[in-house]
Amino acid sequence: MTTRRLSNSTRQALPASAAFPLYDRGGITPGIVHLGVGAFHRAHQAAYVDDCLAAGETGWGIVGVSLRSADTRDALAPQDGLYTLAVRSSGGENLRVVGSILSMLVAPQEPGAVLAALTDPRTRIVTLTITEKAYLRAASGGLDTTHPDIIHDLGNPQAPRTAHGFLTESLSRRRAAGTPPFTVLCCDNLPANGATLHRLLAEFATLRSPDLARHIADGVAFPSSMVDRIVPATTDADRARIASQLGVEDAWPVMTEPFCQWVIEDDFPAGRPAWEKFGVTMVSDVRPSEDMKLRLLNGAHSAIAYLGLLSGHDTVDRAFADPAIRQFVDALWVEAIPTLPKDAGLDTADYTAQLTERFSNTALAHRTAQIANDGSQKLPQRIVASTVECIAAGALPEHLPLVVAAWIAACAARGKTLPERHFTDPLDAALMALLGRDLPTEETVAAVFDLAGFASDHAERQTLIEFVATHLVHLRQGGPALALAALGIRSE
Ligand code: CS2
Repeated sequence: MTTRRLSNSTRQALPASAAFPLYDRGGITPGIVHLGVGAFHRAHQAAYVDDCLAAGETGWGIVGVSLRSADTRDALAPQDGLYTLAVRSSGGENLRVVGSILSMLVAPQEPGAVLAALTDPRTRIVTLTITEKAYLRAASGGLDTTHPDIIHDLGNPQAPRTAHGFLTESLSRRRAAGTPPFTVLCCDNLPANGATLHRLLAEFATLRSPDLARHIADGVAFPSSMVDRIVPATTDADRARIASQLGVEDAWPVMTEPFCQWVIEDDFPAGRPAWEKFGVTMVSDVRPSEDMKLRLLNGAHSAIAYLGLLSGHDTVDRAFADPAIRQFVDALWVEAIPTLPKDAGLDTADYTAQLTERFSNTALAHRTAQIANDGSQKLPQRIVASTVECIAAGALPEHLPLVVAAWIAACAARGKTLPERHFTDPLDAALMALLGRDLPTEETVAAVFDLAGFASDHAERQTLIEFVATHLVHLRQGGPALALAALGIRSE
């Protein structure tokens, strides 16, 4: 028997327990183009926009763009862009069907249509969740001008592949047509994400024309934002469960937790939805909340992922229930908290108490391997920055550097105690070649730092390398148990 698909027309079939957009979707016009329409976007920004649309702000529908794969479009197009958001906790699961994504485009198949959507005068905001690695930064932090996709996009402005190419070309076309620029709202876990993208885009545009670079540098707003919601990858078991609850099939429901946070710098010359009415915090400077999130949530997440993987834990909740890992995370927070701004009113005690509850959510089954991906792109802002600042302030951070060592050890464990492609990293080819050489531990660590650009230009680099190397020796000799025991943390 074929089950019917979730769509505008099967709305009547949904059980009363599932929330459904009550607004007229036909009356919504597009106002936002989102680049990177993956599960995170659908659990976060699209849900906030859904609330705005339901409240009558009808000009802010979303055109979702995938920069690489057609999977999301193929799953959602037959569903009129509708999908289920399953909010899971030990208390149960709440289902909500989200209607804010009006249409979807797959950039490699139709770059012209993506440029047309970006150039449409109704598009006033472009949001991005393209993951850390898609910003194409070199180890030095600047734009990786040797990347094949950057080279391609400079030579083919009409059919770009990268976010850089799409944004620059559409901003150039809007300018030529006399259409005001859209606001670029970065929603990736990068420090000063708006400013970082602004800088990279200006660098890219310089390679096209100094005039365009000036326009982007001076005439386009790039507010920074901090986004937060844990979104484990959807499994087939999730699909089957949601279908049986809804009575219709949803090819790609999104799993998430009850917690949701968005803090945005309020700089939208082309207008914006009244997000503050729907739980978004509008601020003049996002940096304090962003540092707190990157260093306490994401830093702990990476610690749990790598130590968890090395200890045989598949999910965050199981790793976090391991008393030794739990103690380690508490100690990591003690080291990282003093690096956060003191006068910004951050309540770190409340924040870490909430994190403790969130990481313990057994209903999420958030896989450690999912978080382990792309460590070379994540650790600089999650772990390295706070460690360097601790050392510079005269403290001796013993715990933070273990996360870097655990990342190196987990990378090396792939194909041995972990499945070969259990997680991946854009630097894998060079990283694995390096880890395959039989170098002394400190030399290995220094070479990894060079490759990934960790702490380059920082006087603290050598001290940090020595800390990491000491931990790596312990991990290699006796696994996480020995490395943690050396810190006075013993498994019970
Ligand atoms: C996680 C994040 O996969 C990861 O690296 O640390 O995706 C994390 O779940 C989100 O940032 C939470 O907002």
